[in-house]
Amino acid sequence: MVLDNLAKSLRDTLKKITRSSLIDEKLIDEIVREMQRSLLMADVDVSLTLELTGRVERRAKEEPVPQNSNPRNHLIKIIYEELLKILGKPREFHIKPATVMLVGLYGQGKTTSAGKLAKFYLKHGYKVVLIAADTQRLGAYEQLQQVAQNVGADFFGIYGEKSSLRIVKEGLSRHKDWDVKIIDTSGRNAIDNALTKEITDISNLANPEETILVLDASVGQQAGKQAKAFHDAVKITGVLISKLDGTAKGGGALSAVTATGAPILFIGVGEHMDDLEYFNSARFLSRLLGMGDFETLMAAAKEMQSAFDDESIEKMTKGKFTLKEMYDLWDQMSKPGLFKKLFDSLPLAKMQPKEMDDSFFTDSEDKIRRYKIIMDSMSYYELENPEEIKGSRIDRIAKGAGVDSSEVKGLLRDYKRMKDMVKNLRGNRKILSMMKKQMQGNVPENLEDLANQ
Ligand SMILES: Nc1nc2c(ncn2[C@@H]2O[C@H](COP(=O)(O)OP(=O)(O)O)[C@@H](O)[C@H]2O)c(=O)[nH]1
Ligand SMILES: [Mg+2]
Repeated sequence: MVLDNLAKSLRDTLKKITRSSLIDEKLIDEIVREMQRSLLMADVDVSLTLELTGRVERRAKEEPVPQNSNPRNHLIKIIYEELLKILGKPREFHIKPATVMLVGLYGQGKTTSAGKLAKFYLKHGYKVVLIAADTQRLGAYEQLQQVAQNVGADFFGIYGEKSSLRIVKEGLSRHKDWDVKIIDTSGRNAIDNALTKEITDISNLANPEETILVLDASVGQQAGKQAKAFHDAVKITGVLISKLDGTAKGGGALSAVTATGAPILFIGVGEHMDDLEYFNSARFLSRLLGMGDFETLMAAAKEMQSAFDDESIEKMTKGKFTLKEMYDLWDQMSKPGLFKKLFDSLPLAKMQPKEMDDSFFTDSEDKIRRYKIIMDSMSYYELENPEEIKGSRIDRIAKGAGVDSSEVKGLLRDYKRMKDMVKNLRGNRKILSMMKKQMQGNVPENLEDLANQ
């Protein structure tokens, strides 16, 4: 995954939020500091970072939490929205017949990207020709020819020809019937007059629908300066950020380009011809933040909400707590994994003793399943009056459930323990109100819903 470190640290920050029992100023300050660290490490410009986190802090502290949300979700929503701002609004790229010109400095990934784009168009059933207009670099002709062969596109070049303009003129006139013509142009070490003149001349001649600037993500914030300079020289319609795989500086490149107002159209995420992706800022951010994980968490919260709705809590804490109540509670909680998810995301997690590791939860789930089988062979009277279950009743139940009587005894022991716990809970209104608070507020289906709340 691209921007691994940034992704990990932002996810940790979100996790911290979802696991906090209280969203207070102290937590917000902590979150803001964490975000600053993560963004700076990903090479995002200092003032951009401070602006962003300043907005997060202000909004988190000042904005009232909407009725249909809760402080936790509201904070996550603010973070999501502010991060999205620095990734910019995507420009939708339409796949249709076009002349596409690629520009950029040496080694940025123009030729490779030309092949990737060709493959993109080919997949849509278009007839594609790659035109080799790089007359500067040694071996540029062969490289593009090779790339074209790789992806199955047609190739045009004039070996040894020094005038890129002549190549383009010839190439376009010979391929009038091709849907897509992709022009791979020369780079330079820096934007100079020669490069500016060369690409302006080609642009005037070819009149391309798309002029795409290819920028290597590893140049980081410098990408912004390059984007601006190229835009001044020849009107670019969008940017392709290459090599976003394996560079920690990607955050700098993405945010700096966005800051210039140039839309990012594609990202290159590897050396292979398939390693090209449309850039959609919302989708990119969701993936970065682990929207999948987030959805899981939200789904778990929803399930918890029903397992711990007011009625269940009332039932649990008021009146008699019999085996029947325990059965109902376990019935709701016996969905696979729910136990663990529940403990992970509840504020109670902080009180979670060390021995409650993963095996505790899987063991618990397994145990609940077995206990439910045992309870299924109890009579209604026994479920309501567990203290009456003794002697021959135990043997009868064990036989009915196909278990050893020691397991029935174990169940009764656990029931007594749980009953005591519930008794304690009754006396501890603080935990109870914390649990209730935790369960209140709408749980959104996913991040986008959350953002729309
Ligand atoms: N890892 C990775 N390497 C890339 C990507 N795009 C291009 N490259 C590599 O970058 C180097 C320069 O690419 P090239 O297309 O020749 O750059 P050009 O001089 O702008 O035409 C080559 O070794 C490519 O394989 C990418 O998205 N990811
Ligand atoms: Mg090249």
